[in-house]
Amino acid sequence: MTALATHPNQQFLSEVRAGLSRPQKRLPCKYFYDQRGSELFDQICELDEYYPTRTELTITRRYAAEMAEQIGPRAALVEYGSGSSLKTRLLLDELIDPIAYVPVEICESHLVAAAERIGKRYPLIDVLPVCTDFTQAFALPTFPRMPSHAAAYFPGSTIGNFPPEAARRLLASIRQTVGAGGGAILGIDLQKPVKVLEAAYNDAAGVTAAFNLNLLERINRELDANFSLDDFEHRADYDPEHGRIDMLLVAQREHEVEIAGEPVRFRRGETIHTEHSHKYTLDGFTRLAARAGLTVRKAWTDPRDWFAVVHLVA
Ligand code: AVJ
Repeated sequence: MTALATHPNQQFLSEVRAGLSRPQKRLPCKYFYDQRGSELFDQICELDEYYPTRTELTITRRYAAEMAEQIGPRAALVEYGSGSSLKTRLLLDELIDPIAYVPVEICESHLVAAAERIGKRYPLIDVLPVCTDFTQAFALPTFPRMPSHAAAYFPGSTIGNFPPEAARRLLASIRQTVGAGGGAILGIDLQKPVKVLEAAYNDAAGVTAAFNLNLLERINRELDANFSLDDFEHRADYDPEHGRIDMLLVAQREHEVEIAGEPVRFRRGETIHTEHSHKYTLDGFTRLAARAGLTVRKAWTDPRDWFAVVHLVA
């Protein structure tokens, strides 16, 4: 047998190595969400400063029936990143004769848990989980009962973590997945005063800092590395040119770290970029969607216009 690159962490390791070999070091934000990272993210959602989750929830509570009407009867709801559960249930409760629920999620344990929760609560809906990386187009499962069309559901403004070209590709792949007659309901975070944005990513209790630093802890644990968390500080800045929050980890001194036997050097003050979080205008997002062949049919917002849920059609 040859030693193939099938180690479960091989993909993670090669992405970490590649990201830390660049002149501007970076780490992919999708790796935030291990067990601890998911717990910290849940805590972020409860923070006073972190407005997106609660704002989207308010919009969804208020307009779920309108969203369901836009989606139309006998749909298959295809959720990108399974089961944020509460928002999903609000929407499923209002859908008219929904045929199927398809959670799509790369983490198998999250996927199975979400599928079971929804299956129990909605015994008349066919629950058909798909375990895959949704940033690539994928085929819908075989439906035991044929829905009239598919509607993607992508809440949380996760689209904002993708730079414009990657976001356009993801929207185009959503369009391809739902096919002709399909649609999508998406959550997008909107532009607002910079001090509100920066506070949301620099909370006073330091939960976002712990969330950011947990990425280094995860690398230590899973990739046999020796980051010292005291050597890095969390920072989040608003970049007005790109209209986004950048999350960074800033090296506090010149030092060297070993990752799976190989050294990585840091200068004092050097940054690792860990996350982009784009804030849109409705016009800007409409143009982005158009470049992916999608039209914004309807947008629901909160009274301050801090967050929007949009209905897109192919
Ligand atoms: C869930 C990815 C949308 O970008 O606001 C929260 C993640 N990062 N605090 C965001 C996050 C820092 C969040 N998303």
